[in-house]
Amino acid sequence: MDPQLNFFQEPPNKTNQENAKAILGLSYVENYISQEEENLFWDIIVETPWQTDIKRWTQHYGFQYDYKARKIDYSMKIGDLPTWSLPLVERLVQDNIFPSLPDQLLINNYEPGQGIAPHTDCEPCFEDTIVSISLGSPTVFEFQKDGNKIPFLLEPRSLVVMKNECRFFWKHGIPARKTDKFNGQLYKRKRRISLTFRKVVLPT
Ligand SMILES: O=C(O)CCC(=O)C(=O)O
Repeated sequence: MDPQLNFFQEPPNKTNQENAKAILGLSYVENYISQEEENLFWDIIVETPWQTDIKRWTQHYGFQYDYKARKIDYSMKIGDLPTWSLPLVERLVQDNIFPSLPDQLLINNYEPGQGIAPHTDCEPCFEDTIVSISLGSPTVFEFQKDGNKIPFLLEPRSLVVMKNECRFFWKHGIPARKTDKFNGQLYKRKRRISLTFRKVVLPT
């Protein structure tokens, strides 16, 4: 290619693994769950009733989360994690991703054009480790801190772990749009469902 033409092209994004090195406490694993698990979880989740009180639909297990109050106490306990998720949460502990079994699962449903505002997860409500597993459409996550914005491609079946600086000091969010561009490639969004596992800190 004519090197002068190259001047007009956007610089390529870094890969997820390169970006993960730039944010302390961020790690990413491709294909953490199998295709069979993705299909199984998807089929069960889409048939389960959704909470529709915020723009994107959600399902809450373990503890209900109050988005406005940003607090959790024992009165918000709503039961156990669903049985279909138990082999997965045990694997998260065996693989040293969680130090002990997570007790909250939040399922988010994103239709094309929907996102989640940049945020850090409630600091006093949850322990250090936050894990998100993606089903369905690839989507670009954005990490932000001090004017720095780092895009990160969340692929189906992948796992992203946010601990440490990533969990407490970097915001993460998903821009509300229908198409993502990452490393020069366009990704037309389809339906995405994410499983966010956390361990609740109860007030003493
Ligand atoms: O959809 C995701 O992967 C992340 C969800 C999230 O950040 C949240 O529910 O707080």
